[in-house]
Amino acid sequence: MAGNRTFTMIKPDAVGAGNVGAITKMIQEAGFSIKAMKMTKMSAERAGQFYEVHKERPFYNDLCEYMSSGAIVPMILEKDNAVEDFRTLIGATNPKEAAEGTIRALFAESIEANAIHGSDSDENAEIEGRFFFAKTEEF
Ligand code: YYY
Ligand code: MG
Repeated sequence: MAGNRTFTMIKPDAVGAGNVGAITKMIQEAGFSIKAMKMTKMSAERAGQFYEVHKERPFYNDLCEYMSSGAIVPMILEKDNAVEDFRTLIGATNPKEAAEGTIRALFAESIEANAIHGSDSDENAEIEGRFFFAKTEEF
């Protein structure tokens, strides 16, 4: 059975453009409850740890630099079938391929500066949530 929690992070492009409120509203209107949330930043080194799975990919260094270039808003979210439903809400990695009405179609600037992260499995949702929040910070 699919789990009921996922992890997301509003990325520096969307925070910098003033879209935290609009994106958070879309997330809540889609039925997700926010269980933890903060505004913070990552060093390039810490961004590298978060995206370690991509370390052999050609975009890795640019991605780490970009992800540490400004404020981010990580959140833990709850809903039935959270991981899959949230990936549907955010749309494809490349905003040019993201379905109409998805968060990335509406707010992403490029494949790199693509507004928002969504975990790809229940296991990674737990790992990524713990990367930013202590269990005691979660509702
Ligand atoms: O899970 P998702 O964020 O949709 O995509 P991933 O394939 O996990 O890649 C993580 C992150 O890397 C993506 O959100 C933007 C960046 N990226 C990139 O800059 N260029 C690519 N060709 C692929 C991904
Ligand atoms: Mg991914």
